[in-house]
Amino acid sequence: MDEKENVAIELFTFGSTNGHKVAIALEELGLPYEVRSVNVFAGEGRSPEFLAMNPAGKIPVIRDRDADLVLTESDAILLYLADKAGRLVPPSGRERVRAIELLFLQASLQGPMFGQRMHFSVFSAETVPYGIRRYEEQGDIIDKLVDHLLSGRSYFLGSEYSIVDIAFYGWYFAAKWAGFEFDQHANLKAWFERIGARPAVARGVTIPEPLPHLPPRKRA
Ligand SMILES: N[C@@H](CCC(=O)N[C@@H](CS)C(=O)NCC(=O)O)C(=O)O
Repeated sequence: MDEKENVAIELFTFGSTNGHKVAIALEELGLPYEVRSVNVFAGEGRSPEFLAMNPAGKIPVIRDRDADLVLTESDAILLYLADKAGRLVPPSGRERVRAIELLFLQASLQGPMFGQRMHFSVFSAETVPYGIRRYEEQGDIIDKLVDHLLSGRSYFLGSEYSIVDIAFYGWYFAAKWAGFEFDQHANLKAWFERIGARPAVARGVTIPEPLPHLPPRKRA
């Protein structure tokens, strides 16, 4: 991307789930940013320059030149950006605590379990029936939980769209892309369609490129 004067935020990312979450948030919030594509799947996350920003070698990372800040971890980045823009997260009180609770749930449960499910059911060169079964079961448990959390509400926080929706959408978008079905859960299905219909979301899942074409799912 072209260098632009006065664009403070650089987004180091790739066409993958956690990167798309941050691209969606930046598109929603209208914060000017520049994309730096880092192909972590081809080893670009292991360069000394990148490891100096994120020793874990993973995207997404943002650098906010105004704040002299480098930040990793997609949900921490979502919270930072929402606070910076003053939108898409409750500023204080009980609702903010609830938002943080749900971001932790996404980062500690949905992300890792859906990630392992994708690994064993899609990416693994070896067919490992136990791994496939275990993470498909975990995925089903999470789908039921999310359906319950969305019961009687349009968004995770109730009537207000927030970064919690963006956080959960990233992995649901990838799950659908890989052929995992969750349409039997009416609240989850309706929420997924509601979020996917947002123009900023549709743009975000293509920045810097869409998810790759995936091989067919393995069965246990
Ligand atoms: N917990 C991290 C996970 C980041 C992550 O796993 N990123 C993936 C792409 S979605 C990655 O960089 N993978 C490359 C690698 O692990 O080498 C977050 O939420 O940002």
